[in-house]
Amino acid sequence: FTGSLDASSLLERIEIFTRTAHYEPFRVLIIDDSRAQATHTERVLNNAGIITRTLNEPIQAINHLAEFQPDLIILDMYMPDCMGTELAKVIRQHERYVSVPIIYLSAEDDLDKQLDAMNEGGDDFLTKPIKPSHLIATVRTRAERARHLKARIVRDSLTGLYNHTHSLQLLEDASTRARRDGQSLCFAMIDIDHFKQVNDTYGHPMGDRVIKSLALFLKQRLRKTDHIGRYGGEEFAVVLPDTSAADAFKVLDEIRQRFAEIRFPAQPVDLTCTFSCGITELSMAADTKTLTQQADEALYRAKKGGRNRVER
Ligand code: GH3
Ligand code: MG
Ligand code: MG
Ligand code: MG
Repeated sequence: FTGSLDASSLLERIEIFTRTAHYEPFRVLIIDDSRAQATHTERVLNNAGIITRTLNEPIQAINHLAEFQPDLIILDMYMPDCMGTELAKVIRQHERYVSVPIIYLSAEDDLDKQLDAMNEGGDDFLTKPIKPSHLIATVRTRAERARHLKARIVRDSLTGLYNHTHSLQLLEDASTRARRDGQSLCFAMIDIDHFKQVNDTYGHPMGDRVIKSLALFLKQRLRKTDHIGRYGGEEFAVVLPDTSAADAFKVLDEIRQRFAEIRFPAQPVDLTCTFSCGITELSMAADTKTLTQQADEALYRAKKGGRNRVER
């Protein structure tokens, strides 16, 4: 974007983004002690455009779940180290993986054993050998539904951004990773200036348009690896992994300037809005609570300092 902007073209793009968000390829974690079987399953799914990762040792599963973020798990029943059903139980004990579909894929054809397995946290049971088209259809429909459900749990319905709870979860995950890898990370809090006046003067629907526009603006301008959340009503939270405070300041200050140029068509005069932003950087000791407090303090300084500014 250059120069001043019309908000309606932005809103059009929100719709496109929301529609295309579903076209991210599905991700399937395959856990099977047999390399031959796993390779076959992988090939079938990959040919259908589905991304896979295979584990031959069930013991690694929890680490890979956190990192790979699968839409669905395909689980073997019989493995030397642990039964598939035991692993399913362990996975289900983690709050975050309660709703990830688990599909057993096994040569076991005893119905009672299959039903027992389903009772242990499985969602479906496919018997080997299975037709590729059957496997693909099962994976696609299950993964699709799981994605819709997950989106409802972690996303804010007005903007499609992550909600408050999930934003904090992502901050926690990202800072754990950054600390482990010795990388930098920044956390930013954004709050629209004098937003009450926007609602009072132009009405609540206009307020909503401003919130949606800023959400899309952040999505377009930040990196794909950054996490953007709606922290509260007109407040946003951004996690910027692998970013120094100087770089975070640069990108957010640029966004601040550009956002202030957007004209929202209105009578008698078009509306323009600004926001204030507070940034904090991960230090070795900082936990999530300290990070949010520090960002909040920086935001407060930005407001006190006259608004429409970024502080760190
Ligand atoms: P400041 O510059 O100090 O941030 O002033 P402000 O008016 O933005 O501050 P305050 O936090 O007091 O007001 C936020 C307002 O945002 C109050 C609330 O009515 C409005 N708001 C919160 N959520 C929504 C929403 O989803 N839609 C709309 N239209 N307004 C909202
Ligand atoms: Mg096996
Ligand atoms: Mg506020
Ligand atoms: Mg405000």
